[in-house]
Amino acid sequence: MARMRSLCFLAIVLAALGGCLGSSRDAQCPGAVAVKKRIDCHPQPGASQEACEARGCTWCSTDVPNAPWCFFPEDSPYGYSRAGNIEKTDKGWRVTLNKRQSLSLFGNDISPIVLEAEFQTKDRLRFRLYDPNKQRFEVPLKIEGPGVTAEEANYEVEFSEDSTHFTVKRKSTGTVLWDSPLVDLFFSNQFLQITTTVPSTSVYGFGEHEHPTFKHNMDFSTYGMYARDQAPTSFANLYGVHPFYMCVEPDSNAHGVLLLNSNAQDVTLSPNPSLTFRTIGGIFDFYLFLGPTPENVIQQYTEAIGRPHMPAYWSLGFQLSRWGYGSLDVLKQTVDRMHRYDIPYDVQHLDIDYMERRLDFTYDKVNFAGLPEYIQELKKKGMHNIVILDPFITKDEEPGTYKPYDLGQEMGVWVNNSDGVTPAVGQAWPPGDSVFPDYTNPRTVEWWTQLCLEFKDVLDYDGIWIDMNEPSNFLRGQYPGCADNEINNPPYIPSISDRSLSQKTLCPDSKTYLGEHYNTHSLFGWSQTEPTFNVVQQATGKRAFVLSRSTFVGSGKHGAHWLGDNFSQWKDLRRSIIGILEFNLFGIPYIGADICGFNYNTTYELCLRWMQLGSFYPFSRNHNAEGNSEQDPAVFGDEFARISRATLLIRYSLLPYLYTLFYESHVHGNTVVRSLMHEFTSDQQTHGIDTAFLWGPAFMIAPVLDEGARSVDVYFPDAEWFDYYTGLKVPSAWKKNYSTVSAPLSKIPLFIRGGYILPEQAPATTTTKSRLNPFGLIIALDEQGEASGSLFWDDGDSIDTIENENYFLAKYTFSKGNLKTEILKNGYPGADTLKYNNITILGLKLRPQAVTLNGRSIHGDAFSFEMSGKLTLRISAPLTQELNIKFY
Ligand code: MIG
Repeated sequence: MARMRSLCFLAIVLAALGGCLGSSRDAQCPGAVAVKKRIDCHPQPGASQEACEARGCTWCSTDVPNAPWCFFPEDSPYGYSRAGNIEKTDKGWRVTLNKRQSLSLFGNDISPIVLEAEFQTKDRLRFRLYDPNKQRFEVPLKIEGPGVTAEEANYEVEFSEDSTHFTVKRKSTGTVLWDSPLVDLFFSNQFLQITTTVPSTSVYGFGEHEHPTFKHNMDFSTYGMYARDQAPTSFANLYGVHPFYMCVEPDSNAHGVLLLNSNAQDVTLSPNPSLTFRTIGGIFDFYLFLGPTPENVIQQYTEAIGRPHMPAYWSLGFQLSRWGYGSLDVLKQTVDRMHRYDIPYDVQHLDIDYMERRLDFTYDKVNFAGLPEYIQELKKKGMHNIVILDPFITKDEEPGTYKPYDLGQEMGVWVNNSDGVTPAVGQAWPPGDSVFPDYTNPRTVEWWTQLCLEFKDVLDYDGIWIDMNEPSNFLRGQYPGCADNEINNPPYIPSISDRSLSQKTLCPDSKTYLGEHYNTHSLFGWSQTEPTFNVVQQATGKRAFVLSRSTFVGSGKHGAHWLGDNFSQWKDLRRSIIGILEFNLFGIPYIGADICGFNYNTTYELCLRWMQLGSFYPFSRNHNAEGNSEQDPAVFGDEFARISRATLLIRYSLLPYLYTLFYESHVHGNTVVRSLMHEFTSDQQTHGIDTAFLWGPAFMIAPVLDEGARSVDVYFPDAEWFDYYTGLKVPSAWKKNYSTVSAPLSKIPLFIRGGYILPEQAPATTTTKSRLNPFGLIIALDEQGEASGSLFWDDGDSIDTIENENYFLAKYTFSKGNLKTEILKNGYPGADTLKYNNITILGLKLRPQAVTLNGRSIHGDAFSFEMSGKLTLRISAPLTQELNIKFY
C-alpha cells in the first residue's frame, strides 16, 4: 500500500498528468489505461513484449506489485458485440453476441454466444453465457426459481446505451453491482474470461484457499480453483472449489455472486476494483444474490444451493483424532488420560492406521485387535466414533480376497481411462496400485452403499470421514501418464499449483459417468458426500455425520469440512478464523481446523491457545499427523488439562445456543459463525477484522493469536458488550475502538452482546450427559433494557426432526422488566422432564425490589445481585412451560 502511494506521488511529481492509480491514464505508459484498470492479456507464465504485442495488447512495465505488464488496450481487438435485439423469454430475456474480430488468444473461439438473464426470484438473478449451438458441460446442480417480472425484481439488468457493457443495478440505490464490458469477454472452447467492476473493495470469499485476510486485498491477487490434495499454503488452490464472493457496497448493502462452474479456473482481484474470472470449460453461469444484509445474502445463497444439514448434537461436542496412534493400546491410553482429567469429549476418530494395510473396509486385527469391542465400550460411556474411508481401492490383492475391489470390478464402478472402458490405475495408500470409484455413477453409489452398510457390522461407526477425495493420487495422472492432448494440456492452465491439471490426481481426459474428468474433477468429493450421508443415515438409523475434505458448491447440505493439513504454527492458528468465516459464507457452517495443528510438532503454548480458540470452532477437533508428538489436551499435564477443560466446559454450557444457531442455519440458511462485519456492516472499521468472530449475532470470541501475548486488542462495535466471565459491561468509551483486554494463559476473552438472550445448559463431560442437565438463560440487555433469543431442542440425533415437527422451540423476549416466553413448538416429549434452574441478567441498572416467576414471588435469597448489574436467579421451572419473570 505504502509503495502504491509513493508511486502515485512520484507520478504526480514527475508527470503532473495525474497518472497515479486513481486516474484514467498511466503516466509511466502514456496513452495506456490506468494501472489499476489493467486486465492481464498474458495470464499464463512467460509473458514478453513480443508475445504481448503479437496478441494486439500493450506491454508496459510498472512498479505496482502483481500488476500485469501485458494488458488489453482500451480499443481491445477482442471481445463480443451485441447482435440483434433483446428477445423476451419465459423468465427474462436473451440476446445474441458475436465475436468482434478474428484475433484469438487461445484458439477455438465460439461465436455467436448467447447472454441470457433469468429473473429467478426478486433477490436472485441468474445470467448465463453459453453456446446456443452446442451443449457444453454444466454442473449438475439445478438452481431454479419460480420467476418474477422485471418490475418485481430488486435488480435491473441492462445494456449501456452504446451496448458495449451490460450491468446489473440494485434498484433501490442505483448501485452498479455488476458491469462487464463486452470487449473483455472471451468464450472459446477452453478459455472463458469475463471481467466486472465491483462497487467496493470489501470483497470476501472464493475458495478453497488459505487467505491471508478475510477481506481481500484487491492488489491483482489471483486465486486458482481446482480441487487438490494440498496442505494450506498462501495462494495455493486447496481441496475444494467455491467460486462465490460477497461484496459490501459503499452504503453497506451487500450482495453475493456465484459462478457455477466446476472447471479449473482462477479469479484476479484488481484495484479498479474489479474481478476477472477465467475458466477453461463449461459455461458462464452466474447467480447474483441481492441481500441486502450479509446474512440475507447467505440465506439466499443457501436457498439456491441447498441449506446446510442439521448436525447431530453429539457432533457439537469436542472430538479427538490423530493419524498414527498405531495401536489400540495407544488409543486407549489417550482416551484414558482424557477421562482422568475429565475433559469434555464426545467423539473419537479413527484415521487410516486402524485399517489393515490401509485397505478400506478392514481393520487391523493385530495392532487394533479388540477395536469393535472397544468402540462398544466408548458407546456405553455416551461417546461416538468416526471412521475414515479413502476413495481409492487397491486392485492388487489376491483375487477373491478383497471384496471392495472384486465387487466394484464386477459392477464397473471405476473412473475409466480416456477409452471409457479400462479403469484408471493410480497409486495411493493401499498396497499395490489403486482404482478410483466414480461417485457420479449411480452404480458406484450402489456399490459404496452396500460396502458401507456391511462395514457397519464390523465397526459400529456413527459417522464417516471421507478423505483424499480431490481425488488424490500419488502420481502425476494415472499409469502410464497423461497423453499429450488439448484436454490434458489445455492452452491456458489457470493459476493453480504446478500449473498442472494432473499433478497428484488423474488425467483430465479420464472418463466419469457425468463426463470428462476435465469437467468433473472438482466434483469428486462433492459427488461422494451425498451418497455417504445417505448410507450413514441408513446404517445408523440416525442423523448422519460426514466429514469431507473436498467440497464444492452445495456440499454443506450433506457434509462437514475441516480446513485440511494445516501446520502447528501461529500463522495457521490465526488463519483458521478466516477459513471458518469463509466456509460459513459457502454454506458449510459445520467447519473447523485441526486444533494444535496437523503438520509439525506443536508447542505447549500454541496448543493451549489453539485449544482455547478451537473450543469455539463449530466443528471442534484436535487432530495430528503421523510421527508428530502427541498433542491431545491431556498429554501436557495438569495446568494444560485444567485450562482446556474449563474452556470446553464453556463451550458445552453454550451448546444449546450453538445448536439453535445450527437450526437457524438449516431452516433459514443463516451463518453460524460470523465476522464482525457481518453484524456491524455499516461500521467500516469492522470490514477488515478477522482476528475475532461471533457465534451468531451475540457471542464474541477474541482469541490470543500471538506467542507470548497475555492480552488481546479487541474491537468493540457499537453495542453493549458484557465480559462473559464477570458480567461486567464494557465501558462505553471502548465502543468503536480497540481496547486491550487481559488474557493470561488460562483465558480466552469472550463477550456477550447486549440485546440477546442465550440459552445454556449445565455442562458435563459428554453431551449425552449434559443434555439431561438443567437449562439457564443469559439475558444480556441492550441500552433500552431489552433482549431476545430462542432455544431449539430435540432428541439431538433422529433424522428429520424438524421436518417431522418433533422438536421444541421457544422464543424469549425481555422488555420493560419482564421476561416472556412464547413456545412456538412443543413437539418433543423428551423435553418434558427438563428444567430451567438458572437465569442470569446482565446490564440491570438497579437491584430489583421483588421478582415473580409465573406470578409467584421469588424469595430474596434465590437471587443475587452484583454491583456490575448482574443478577442471578436460582429457580426451578419446567422447560416446556412458559417462563414468565417479572422484576419490580
Ligand atoms: O496423505 O489419513 O488430510 O487429516 O490424517 C495423508 C491420513 C492422508 C490426509 C488428511 C489427514 C489425515 C491423513 N490424510
